[in-house]
Amino acid sequence: GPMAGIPALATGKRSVPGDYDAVRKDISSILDVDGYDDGSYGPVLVRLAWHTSGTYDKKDGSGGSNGATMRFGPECDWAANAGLATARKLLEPIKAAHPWISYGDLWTLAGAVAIEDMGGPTIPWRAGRVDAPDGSKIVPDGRLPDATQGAKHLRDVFHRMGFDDKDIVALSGAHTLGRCHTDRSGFSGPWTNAPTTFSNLYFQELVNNKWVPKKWDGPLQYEDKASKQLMMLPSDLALLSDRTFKKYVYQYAKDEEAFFKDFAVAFSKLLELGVPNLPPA
Ligand code: DDH
Repeated sequence: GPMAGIPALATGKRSVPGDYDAVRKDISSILDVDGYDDGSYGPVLVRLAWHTSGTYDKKDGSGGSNGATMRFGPECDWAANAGLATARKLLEPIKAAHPWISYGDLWTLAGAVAIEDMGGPTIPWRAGRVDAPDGSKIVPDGRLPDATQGAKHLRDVFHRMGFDDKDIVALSGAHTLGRCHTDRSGFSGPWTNAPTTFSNLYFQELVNNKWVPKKWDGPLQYEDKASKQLMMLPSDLALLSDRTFKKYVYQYAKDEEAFFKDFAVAFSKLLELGVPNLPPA
């Protein structure tokens, strides 16, 4: 795989239990690396935090980041989680240096730190996830969103987690980061020309380009007509096909501050779905 060398940790030493700042420092120290994608592990760490959390169902409280069950089969082998072993492996030296932190806390903290270090808003984050043993009951596959689908599917998936339409658009702005990999999802390319900087560029690209189907052997995705360097998934373009979604897309394209504010609240909520007994905010 495309795993570049794992850089040395900043602190490089064991911390006392509860020293989350030491963990944050070590996470920050491993983000930037030449030779992996666009030079940062940040985007794939954000995706790990999202996929460990996005299995939640508010109806019965199942799923979510508590338990960190993606360490085990079958969850680690779900098609939606292809490529996330890279992110999990990357965090192992940090787990070794700070063995008192749970995987659930580590994975979600890594996503929050990555967003902050890539220039995004402060993500309110609280500790408290407890790892579940292998063999624990897990949720069925299929709860994470399917990129080939449209607005109804987005609502089904995100309303199930307890999010509203505005949250759906705000959270989708995470696609300002990173890229698609043919050997992971089958899709290809980045959404923006600055995939290691957290910004509202995703929304600007959505509204400012003409998006046409990419001519290739792979699954249906769209490319910007002018440069053909940027991509959108069918599920991304669904945000323009629905009046309510579209209103927020245009708002966030114009107003980065509003996007940052709404994203921070929604992403923080995402990371805490289904986590019991969190300390007061
Ligand atoms: Fe996503 N995402 N995502 N995504 N996502 C992919 C990559 C990244 C969907 C599909 C894909 C969110 C929502 C959706 C990130 C964060 C978030 C890829 C490519 C696909 C496919 C994977 C690969 O090939 O490596 C779909 C569908 C949805 C949806 O319907 C809403 C959300 C809510 C987030 C979030 O973090 C809040 C990030 C970051 C990446 C880039 C990963 C990387 O390695 O780079």
